Amino acid sequence: MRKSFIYQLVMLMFLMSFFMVTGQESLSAQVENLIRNGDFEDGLLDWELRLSEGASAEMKEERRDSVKGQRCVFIEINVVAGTSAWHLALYQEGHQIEQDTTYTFSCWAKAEELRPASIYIEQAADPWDEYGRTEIQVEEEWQEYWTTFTASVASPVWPRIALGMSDVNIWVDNVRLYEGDYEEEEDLARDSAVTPSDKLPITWAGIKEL
Ligand SMILES: [Ca+2]
Repeated sequence: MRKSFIYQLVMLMFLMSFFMVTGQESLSAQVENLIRNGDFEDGLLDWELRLSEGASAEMKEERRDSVKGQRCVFIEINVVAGTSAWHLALYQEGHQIEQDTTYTFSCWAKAEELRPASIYIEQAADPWDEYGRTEIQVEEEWQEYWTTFTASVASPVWPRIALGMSDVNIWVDNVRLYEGDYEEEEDLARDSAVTPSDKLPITWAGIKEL
């Protein structure tokens, strides 16, 4: 009985240290995301929706679906009256790019049906140049889209996901802007399926059956 308890205790300590080590490894592999609230876990905080030329749409916090964490943004589009993709765009203020620096801008998205969108970084000052503009086709299942570019000037910028030209509703999650080439975020599926606080009780229950 006592021997069995000690065995269980050693196994528990081993498994706890295993999860601590793997957790640290996945953290150190993460890039520094310059986007604030990129995973929408703080709801709509820091996000803006540009509506021009009569476009009408609404950002809504979606609590039942997410790529990372528990929440994402749902953009319900009522009217697309503009003639350019940027007439309706999800974007964020307060960003800066540095000259001769390579950046990657990425997001996860899915739509009610296949629809076009554009992802890019726009200078928030004259001459309003765009960086890394990429036309994407957003599919019905969550998928990551990204663009990599090297900035030719230092400038304030708006990271943009342009949604004009189509009234198909869309979900967006885990938006990232970081220095360097594209880096896959390897533990996303694990994060969305099992939260860290779920692991220990499951592990303990498994040990108790030994
Ligand atoms: Ca999220």
